[in-house]
Amino acid sequence: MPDPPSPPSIDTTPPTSTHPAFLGELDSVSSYDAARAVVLPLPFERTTSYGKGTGEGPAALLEASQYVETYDEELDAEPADQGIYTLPAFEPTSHDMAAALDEIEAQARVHMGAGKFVLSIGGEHSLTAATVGAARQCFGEIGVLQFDAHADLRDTYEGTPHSHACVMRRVVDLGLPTAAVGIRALSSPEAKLMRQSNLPVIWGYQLETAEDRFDALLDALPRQIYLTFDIDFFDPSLVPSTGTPEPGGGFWQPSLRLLRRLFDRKTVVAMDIVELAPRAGQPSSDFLAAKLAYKCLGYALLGPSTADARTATR
Ligand SMILES: [Mn+2]
Repeated sequence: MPDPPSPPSIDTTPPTSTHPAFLGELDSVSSYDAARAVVLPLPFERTTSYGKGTGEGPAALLEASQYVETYDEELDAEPADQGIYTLPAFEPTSHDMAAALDEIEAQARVHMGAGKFVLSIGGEHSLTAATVGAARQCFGEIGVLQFDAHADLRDTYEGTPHSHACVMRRVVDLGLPTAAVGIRALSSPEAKLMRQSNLPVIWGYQLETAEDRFDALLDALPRQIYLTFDIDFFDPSLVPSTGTPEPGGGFWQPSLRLLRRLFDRKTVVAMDIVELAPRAGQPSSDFLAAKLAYKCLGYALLGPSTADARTATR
């Protein structure tokens, strides 16, 4: 592995004009040092192909999060009390795509290295190559679990290997084990690669039986997981606000059951939620993304096993 570039200084100045803090200004999120988790807004949009606007995703998610209840009835807890700190939005200065991804990687590595659970919010899916790279350097052996409508396994797309449509190929190139849930749009070469490499997958057409298939999928991955969640995994009837809304996607409660199972069985070291492209007058996608972020933070910080134990003693 090459020597990592020296990390940038930690910019923990409170977010001001660009976006509100995740869940609003809570006492428990006021201190970087005390927070167990950080939300890293990455309004990164360079290679989107169909619907544009994913650069506005982080601000829309954060705005919607102002209206998310901090009490989680499933966990019977206030996950926000664990400390969730919202970082300023980070935008790389490099025009060169590879250099820009290096900047994002260095930024994510600072916070992972500081022991935080880093939830990156995008932004286009290409940024995951950077945050996965950071997680690999900080945590060693990891697998990558992808919730997505698209395989994102193209070698190049529209002339660049750094496109959102290539991001999982770049992860596979890193030699990391991967698995995917919800895939329902891909090219013949991508399908061939998945077959030849035996990449574990629950296809979109198998989502109705995903809970029966999910354990076997997880068994194929190491203990430590980076979770990348492309919001277009969901059915467009739930989440129309994304660049390429593919029919036949996941629904809310069944998807949460999979996520809960994931956090119960594996150690999720970091995650992202990407490809929210907000549309005026359609706040439900933004709200779903915000709620998804908070559910995952709750699972990560409190653990579903904790909730089961609580439920059992109630
Ligand atoms: Mn994707």
